[in-house]
Amino acid sequence: MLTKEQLETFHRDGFIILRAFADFIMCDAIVEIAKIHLKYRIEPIETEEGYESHSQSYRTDVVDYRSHDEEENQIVRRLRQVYERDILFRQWIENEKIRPILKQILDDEVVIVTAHHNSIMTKMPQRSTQTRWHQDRRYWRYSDNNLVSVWLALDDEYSQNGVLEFIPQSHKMVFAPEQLDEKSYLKEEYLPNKSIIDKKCSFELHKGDVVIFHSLLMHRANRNETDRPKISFVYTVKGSKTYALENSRSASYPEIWLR
Ligand SMILES: O=C(O)CCC(=O)C(=O)O
Repeated sequence: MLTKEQLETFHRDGFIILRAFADFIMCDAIVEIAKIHLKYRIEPIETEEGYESHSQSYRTDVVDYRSHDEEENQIVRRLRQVYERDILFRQWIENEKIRPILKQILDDEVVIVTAHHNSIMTKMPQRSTQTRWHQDRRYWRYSDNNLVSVWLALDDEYSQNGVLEFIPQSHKMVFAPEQLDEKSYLKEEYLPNKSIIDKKCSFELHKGDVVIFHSLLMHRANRNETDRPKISFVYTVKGSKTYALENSRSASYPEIWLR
């Protein structure tokens, strides 16, 4: 369980880091399996080019995540739908150690959302791209904002290989349309955004560290400038009272109630 102070920190800043939370042997095993799926490009995958080129409406509405129309030599950015891919992935998502913490944060029963962030995220050496400032929730269609993502570092993550950066408290900010570009990324060159971006922070992560962050928290990441792939695991959960809006992509994938 989180202490009262930790819970307050999460609600104030929109994220919390749980150091050395996951078992190292499990982290290594997840990486080994992920590498096989990456090597054989087991669908559904998203490529770097797909990530960059797809429009906001595609990313909001797509329900077929396969990358079949994209070139074979493109770089994989993420393995999607990991809940169904391997029992080990599923075990991490369903592990009971984190459940009371998620329940505390959501103040509700915990439900896994497989429509979003059900992924092994990669940053491949040199050929990956940066991720600009964004809120994950912008493409998700739910009755309210009670969704958080659980990021697991499977190895060291730091600025040069693209560790997540956050703008603390941005999950409570209201952004005007002119602060965002056509894909709802925060405009970096727009003067009123500069003081917001100046508040950014990031923390080096190590194998087994977990970051839980709010679905409205602004975050970004560098490209990977090192010569080693960075591989991480991310999944999203919501409170049971939060429901996906009918006929949306959010409603098109199974949800798993963690009782
Ligand atoms: O690893 C990254 O580049 C950031 C991933 C991310 O923020 C996202 O996909 O929402």
